[in-house]
Amino acid sequence: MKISTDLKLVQARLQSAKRVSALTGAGISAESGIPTFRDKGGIWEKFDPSKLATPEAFAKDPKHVWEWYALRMQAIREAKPNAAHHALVHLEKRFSTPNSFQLITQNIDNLHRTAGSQNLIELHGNIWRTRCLGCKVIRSLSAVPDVLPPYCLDCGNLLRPDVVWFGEALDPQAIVDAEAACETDIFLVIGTSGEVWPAAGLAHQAKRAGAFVVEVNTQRTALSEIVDISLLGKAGEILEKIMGIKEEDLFSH
Ligand code: BV8
Ligand code: ZN
Repeated sequence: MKISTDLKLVQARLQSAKRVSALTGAGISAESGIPTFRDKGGIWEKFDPSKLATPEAFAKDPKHVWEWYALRMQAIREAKPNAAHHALVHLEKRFSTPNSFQLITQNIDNLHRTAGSQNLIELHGNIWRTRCLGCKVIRSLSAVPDVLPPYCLDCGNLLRPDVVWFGEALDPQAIVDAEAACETDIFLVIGTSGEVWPAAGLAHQAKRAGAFVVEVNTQRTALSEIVDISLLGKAGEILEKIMGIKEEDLFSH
């Protein structure tokens, strides 16, 4: 079966690799029950993030934007990291020498951190943080704010989710660190449609830098023609197989 030869090839590459980086998207959280952006039943079907995840939408109706984030926070609060998140924690432990492993995520759901990933770059921020429009203070949230939209206790200004909206620049340091992670032996691209930039550009950059680029996705994507290998299937199953981890060992790391 084709996948097994490709799988063996990726396993062999992992054996000889000194450095591994991984870029994840909403698809890695799908098996945790979090809707993706563009799949059927994805959050774009009911709400259009390109209209909601923007500074203009927030300026026009902060309450409505916060209600959308509150819905997602509810779903994320109940969600647990899945086999794919845990497989990446195992991978990080296997590549434990400094600068040998870097995880880059587009997701704001915090599930990589909950699973135990340490070397993590959150390109698009984190749904459990707020930022004050006035005094810029960043605070952590453990639940949906009681009042929507929430206001800053220090200066009384509006609080926004500490995430990157469409049309907003990513944190420059996050970009520097993510680009440094493209200098690697293997670049895994897991559960992303490769539609959102500059995140998608990292796969291209890794490829140009000579990395062996492996896509893990349930379907072909905008990145499929540039990757070296596309492993089609669910991220949890594929990563378990690549890593050769038995199901019972997955959640203990
Ligand atoms: C910027 C946080 C400039 C908020 C998000 C035209 C061409 C190129 C670029 C642009 C363009 N027009 C506009 C742009 C720029 C724009 C962009 O890329 N737009 C796209 C839509 C065309 N980018 C920006 O605006 C970025 N900023 O460019 O700034 C700038 C510079 C200087 C000064 C000022 C400005 C900011 C982009 C960040 C937007 N914020 N999220 C929030 O979440 O609420 S993006 C959002 O999409 C999420 O982060 C999400 O992760 C991300 C990408 O989506 P995916 O993760 O890939 O999810 P998707 O549903 O698409 O795909 C899921 C995949 O999983 C699928 O392939 C599916 O097959 C697979 N899958 C499903 N189940 C499984 C699975 N795979 C494996 N296993 C499974 N079980
Ligand atoms: Zn404030």
